[in-house]
Amino acid sequence: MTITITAFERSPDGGKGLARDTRVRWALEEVGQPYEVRLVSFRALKEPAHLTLNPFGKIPTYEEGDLVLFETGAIVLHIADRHRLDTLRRRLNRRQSQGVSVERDRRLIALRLRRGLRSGSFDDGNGEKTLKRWIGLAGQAGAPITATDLRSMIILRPGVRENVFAYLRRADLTASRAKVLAESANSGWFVDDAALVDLTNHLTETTVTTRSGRHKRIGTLIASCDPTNQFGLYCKLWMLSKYGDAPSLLTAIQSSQDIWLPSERLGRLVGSFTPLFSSKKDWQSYFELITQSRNIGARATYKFHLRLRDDDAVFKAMYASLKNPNPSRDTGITHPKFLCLLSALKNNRVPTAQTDLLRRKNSAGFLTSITGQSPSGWRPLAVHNPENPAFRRRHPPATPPAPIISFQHPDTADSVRRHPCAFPIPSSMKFARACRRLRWFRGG
Ligand SMILES: N[C@@H](CCC(=O)N[C@@H](CS)C(=O)NCC(=O)O)C(=O)O
Repeated sequence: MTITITAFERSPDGGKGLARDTRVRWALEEVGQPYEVRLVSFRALKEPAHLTLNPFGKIPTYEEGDLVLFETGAIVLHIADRHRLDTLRRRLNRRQSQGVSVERDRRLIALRLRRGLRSGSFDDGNGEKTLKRWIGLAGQAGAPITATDLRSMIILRPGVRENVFAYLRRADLTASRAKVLAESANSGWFVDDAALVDLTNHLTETTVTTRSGRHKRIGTLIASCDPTNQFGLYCKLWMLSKYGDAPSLLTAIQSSQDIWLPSERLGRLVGSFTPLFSSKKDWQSYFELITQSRNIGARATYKFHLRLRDDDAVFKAMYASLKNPNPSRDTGITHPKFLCLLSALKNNRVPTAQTDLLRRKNSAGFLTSITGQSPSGWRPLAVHNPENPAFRRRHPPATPPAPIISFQHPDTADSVRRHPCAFPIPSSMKFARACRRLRWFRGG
């Protein structure tokens, strides 16, 4: 919308900039906002047309669509307010691209967001739109939002939920954030199934680098899904496919057959879990379940995964879409794509250079999905992903870009940190093999 301001047609100071329109021009120039100037004569100042804009018959005035302002103070404040976010975003982009610290911006964004939520300034007018932009900026700058604010936004402001989830997706899903999500889902305020589906989709794509305390909370969430309806079952299976193990996923699939068997869509979901069953026993049960089912969706996705694993033509057809990580996700990878990659990487009919490239390009996503246990009982506890901005903040550029993996022994509760990579970031499979070879699990 064009901005028009008024100024003297003939300035008494001879154009030295003493008239008050200078302040407004200056503010507009500062924020880089184009504007038009309407020159007004002294006589026109006192005529009704101008008096409707400024009842005192003075310059400057400010018009932007329906909005009319007078008094330079009010105008300048409005400009600052309206363009603060744009200016901040531009500055943030610039600083981040130059590798300059954004600590000051981070603090400013956190403060504005906190104050705005407390004072209710996002409650009316365009407030929600502005809030969305602040949350986006907070995500970009890595500005902290308190657990209380996150919870209240998820619960009380359905309009910004998606933005809050996107904010959470950008950083580690720590135990306290998992707690916020679990509490929100069980708050009784999630009245629509779509909210839980949103939350589930977000959770399956969240960067997961901290495991301590996480399972307990996510376990609560999974348990709260009602598998007797399609939405609840979708949420339960999808979360289990990310956070559960193969036997618990299989049990959930087996015990909910009467819900998913009649639904082609849910069948597709069940079929997409094909690459997750690798032990002989689980695989046999899963194989029988799918092949004996009359669900077209389950059988089609199941066959697709087998062909992606065994057939070079299908691999070739999928190669381009699997190769490039999705830059809008911070994990760089969606959960369905992760499942496809698991199948594609097992294809040994295709050149190893291609599977290596897939692995390399999607390494950030793979690191977030490492699970498993060593023969001697050590489990990966946390994988600190070097691609993650939070990791980069803690480990300045001089630190070699390699993941740090913490392990914990379930019986002794001993934990140990390892900085394993003398070679490129490993895939989940390569990682497990490398761990066995180097005996990291022993903690020695
Ligand atoms: N408080 C007003 C003062 C505006 C004002 O005094 N404008 C002067 C020009 S600097 C003006 O329009 N004078 C013409 C007149 O009074 O007839 C503001 O800051 O906008």
